[in-house]
Amino acid sequence: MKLEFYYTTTTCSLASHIGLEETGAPFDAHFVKLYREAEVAAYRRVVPSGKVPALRVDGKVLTENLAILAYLGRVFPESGLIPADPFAAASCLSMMGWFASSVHLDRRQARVPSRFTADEATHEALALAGSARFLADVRQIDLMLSDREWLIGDHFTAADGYALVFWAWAVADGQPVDTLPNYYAHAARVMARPAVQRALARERHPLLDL
Ligand SMILES: N[C@@H](CCC(=O)N[C@@H](CS)C(=O)NCC(=O)O)C(=O)O
Repeated sequence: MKLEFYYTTTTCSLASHIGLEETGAPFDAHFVKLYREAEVAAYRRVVPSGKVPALRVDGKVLTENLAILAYLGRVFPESGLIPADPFAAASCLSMMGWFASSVHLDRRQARVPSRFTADEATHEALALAGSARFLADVRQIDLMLSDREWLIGDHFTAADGYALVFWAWAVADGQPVDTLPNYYAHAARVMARPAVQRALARERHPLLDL
């Protein structure tokens, strides 16, 4: 099986990048410079949405963190990315569905309000509202972690790697992360994993400089 992975550093593709490294499977990694128009045009010929992450499996393209991680969990069950127990597996997908559909979009609204409306007069208010909602999201993740080490069950799953994306964004945005002790400890646990270190090192991720 030939695996080709497309990512951009500091973006949400870190979730799938961590998942891939956790499988231990060999893969080719391609850094897509989303800020270079010509590069994105070439990338769109491979991945029509032009978004990261994308995983090519024997030439066939899969997009969306949730789908990529669900796929990897199924093909590499020993990775534990998706729990074997059906209810725990569904809880893991549920958590990642919330990440993709709400937490990610709240942060996008905070950072790129122009994606929501062209009306510049509303951008500042939209950004402020998005930032407040993103803070509420990371507070909710912190609360979830108040009585457990991992988001689902007793072991690392794909959801834990995905959560590191939002931790990194909260840090980068200057959100009051010192008020999130459980999330802080979780991020440290996730980052202590050799697979996560490999993904962060390949990305030259700023979390490594903290
Ligand atoms: N729901 C998608 C989101 C993918 C996405 O929006 N990726 C961003 C980076 S965080 C991207 O490629 N942005 C470039 C663009 O929108 O053109 C997922 O979870 O994979």
